[in-house]
Amino acid sequence: MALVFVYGTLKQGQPNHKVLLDCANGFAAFQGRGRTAKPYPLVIAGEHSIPWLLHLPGRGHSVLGEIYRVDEHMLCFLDDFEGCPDMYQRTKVQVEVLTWEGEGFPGDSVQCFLYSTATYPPEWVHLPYHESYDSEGPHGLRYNPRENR
Ligand code: PCA
Repeated sequence: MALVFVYGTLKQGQPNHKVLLDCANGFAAFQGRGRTAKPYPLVIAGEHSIPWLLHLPGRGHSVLGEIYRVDEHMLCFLDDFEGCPDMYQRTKVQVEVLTWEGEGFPGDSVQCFLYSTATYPPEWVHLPYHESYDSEGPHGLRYNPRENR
């Protein structure tokens, strides 16, 4: 089992959350909410208005998201789904725990996998930085679901 921190379309209420609920992809259980211990730039970019956490720790915001416990099968599925390692890379980060529904006491922070990118066009650094992603947010950048591409 591993912990994954999701900040984008995989969150509850977001366009790709359903893949975490699909047992055919493996196992995932919501553990709680958190925020990255370090700040990162979270941008919405590209022709499909996809959220990307740029691998530039120290810039932007401490990003809000959800923590899931996943099995190896789901982790492999997510790597493939997120285009890892070409588009996103799966890295380990420290996440401050805000709420916890999982078993046991997690402590103030937990180490989680997260999908960020170090392989982005340099101009993305100049896009607005978000603290939290909502595909229907006031930014007006509507995510183009995969099935429409
Ligand atoms: N999916 C992953 C990375 C960005 C995205 O849209 C997530 O929700 O964390």
